[in-house]
Amino acid sequence: MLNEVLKQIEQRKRFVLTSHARPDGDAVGSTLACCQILRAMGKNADVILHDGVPRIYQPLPFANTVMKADRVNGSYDAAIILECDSIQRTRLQGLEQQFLINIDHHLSGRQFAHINWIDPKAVATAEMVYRLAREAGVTISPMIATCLYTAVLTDTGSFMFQGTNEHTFALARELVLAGADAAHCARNVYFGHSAAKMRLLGAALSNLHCEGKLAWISVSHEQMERCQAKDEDCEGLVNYALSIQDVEVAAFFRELPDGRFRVSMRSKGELNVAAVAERFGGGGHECASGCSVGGPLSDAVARVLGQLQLRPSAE
Ligand SMILES: [Mn+2]
Repeated sequence: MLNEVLKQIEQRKRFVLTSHARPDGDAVGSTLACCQILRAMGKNADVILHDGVPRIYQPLPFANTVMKADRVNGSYDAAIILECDSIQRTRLQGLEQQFLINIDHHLSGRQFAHINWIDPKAVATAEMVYRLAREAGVTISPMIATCLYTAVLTDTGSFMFQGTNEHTFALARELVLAGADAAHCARNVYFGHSAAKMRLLGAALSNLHCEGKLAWISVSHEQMERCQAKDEDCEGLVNYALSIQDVEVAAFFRELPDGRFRVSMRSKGELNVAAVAERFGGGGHECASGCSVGGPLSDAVARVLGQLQLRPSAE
């Protein structure tokens, strides 16, 4: 499939690249790296992300060239959608009429494009982009390596998640040899948060509830405003609840301006939280999923925890 992707790229000139809305490190890093690789191949390439680049990824090379938009304007010969299982999840209009190339590493990856290269064995979409560059004979510059390394770093949970193996470290080694500065990449990701996010974390942890293998935290819309927090500041807060010993499943409830709740769920592996999210019209992966449910908080907690087959303590 890699050869087919390369063949289709070689036949075309102008590309638009994108990934899923609310992009993570793999989405941003893979897209930015792929854009640079295409340019090294003599192609024209633009990156459009519905939500732009989150704060902690803004130091990545060429992050400042990413266009934040709701639709694809301009004429392109193909759209490359990375780390994303559908056109809908990009939240971009105007992709339907494009020639679509899908590059994804998720087990749940779907064949929605004209060309679909899905490899669940890859630890990150960035690994596939690296292979694409190698196959195309493109030299991995320090800037490309920085984008790819950051994607691998974040998608493996700093080389801690299931699936991290000798190949992951071999890839990381290649990227460091190509010029990625591991400490610098880590510093941007893990020491690049806003003060607002830390205040929001404090608010969320002040609402920590633990019951057996389940932990959950929440923030109200009022707390969001008081901390002057943005949507992206909620990213990853659920992991603090999951980090507790003996907790198997964690949930984060965030009140939206309309009174509904955005729920993020994380599992250490015992319970499939994607299945729970799907019951509320959401989705995700077995260990990381999200959905929204109606308020007030006590109802939202009771409904979600009921599906997690664990009862809430008295609210
Ligand atoms: Mn990924």
